[in-house]
Amino acid sequence: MPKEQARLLMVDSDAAACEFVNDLASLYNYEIHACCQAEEALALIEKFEFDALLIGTDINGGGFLLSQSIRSLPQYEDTPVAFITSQDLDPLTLMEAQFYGGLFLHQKPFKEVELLAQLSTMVRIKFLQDELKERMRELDRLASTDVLTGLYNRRMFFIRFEEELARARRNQSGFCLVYIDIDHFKLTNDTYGHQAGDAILQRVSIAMGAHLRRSDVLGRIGGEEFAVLLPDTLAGPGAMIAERLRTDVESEEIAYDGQVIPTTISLGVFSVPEPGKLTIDQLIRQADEALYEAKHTGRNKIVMRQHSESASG
Ligand code: GH3
Ligand code: MG
Ligand code: MG
Repeated sequence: MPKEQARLLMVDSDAAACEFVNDLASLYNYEIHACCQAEEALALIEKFEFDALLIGTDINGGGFLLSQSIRSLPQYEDTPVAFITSQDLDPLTLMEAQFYGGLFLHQKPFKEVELLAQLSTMVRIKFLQDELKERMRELDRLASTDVLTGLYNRRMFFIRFEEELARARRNQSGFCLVYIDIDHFKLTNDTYGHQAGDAILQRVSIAMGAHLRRSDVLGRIGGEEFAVLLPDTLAGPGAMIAERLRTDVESEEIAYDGQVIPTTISLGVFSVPEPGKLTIDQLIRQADEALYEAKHTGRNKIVMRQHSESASG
């Protein structure tokens, strides 16, 4: 969403220069904060989010270094900077200004029109950058989310899984991988229609997500197949959580078009006390085999498997 008013920071040891820029910028509807010292500037940076910076090269401690330290903060790494100098412009200073992130080097005495053009260019660049970042975030979200359920999609689930596996290896911690599949879902679709099936997928996702922790990773990895990674969770708690997912779904009264549609899930849980050298493929195979067993020994149940170092893959 475009911002209405740009916020500028002016730092210059010359109070009269600060006042001049302050008056000019305010006249042109910028919100401007001016100060004379690097320390004050850093305090303001903490308090506000600025869209562009105007920094005097001769402030205490040096304007270039102040720019460098501000731009080392993640939220300021792309913020446009204009340096203000009272010295003669020479190629070396110009290069130095560019090296320290300066888009412009403005020589005093101020030239109003030039300064205004520079301010407007910096703000335009900043706003375009913000918009681009926002779109990138949205694209990221779309690329990682399942449209129907809002859960992580298959791609993102496995990205997160790899991250968690690496973390578990580093910390030598245990986790559980749970594979979940809705029972007789083809029959449900055939009986109540595909839209009813979609509504069930949504409700089952909400029911399962409701009681998981923020650190748990839940994704829709296939048509009516889900997976949950429970970090820092051993077999006992893992079985309890899986059992609760099963009962939560079973007891959820899912109605579509006035009809209650009984829905259950089967779950295969693979508990890993310590990942060691286990690969993702081996982990998936174990969880999948446990789920297969749950399917073939009655459905609407959980089957546990536990990794032991002596067991192969
Ligand atoms: P089981 O208990 O053995 O898992 O049986 P099942 O019928 O659930 O398994 P099967 O693999 O035979 O059928 C899965 C069904 O899931 C078939 C497919 O049409 C349905 N399905 C997959 N994705 C979607 C979806 O996005 N929406 C709807 N409505 N149905 C879907
Ligand atoms: Mg299936
Ligand atoms: Mg199924």
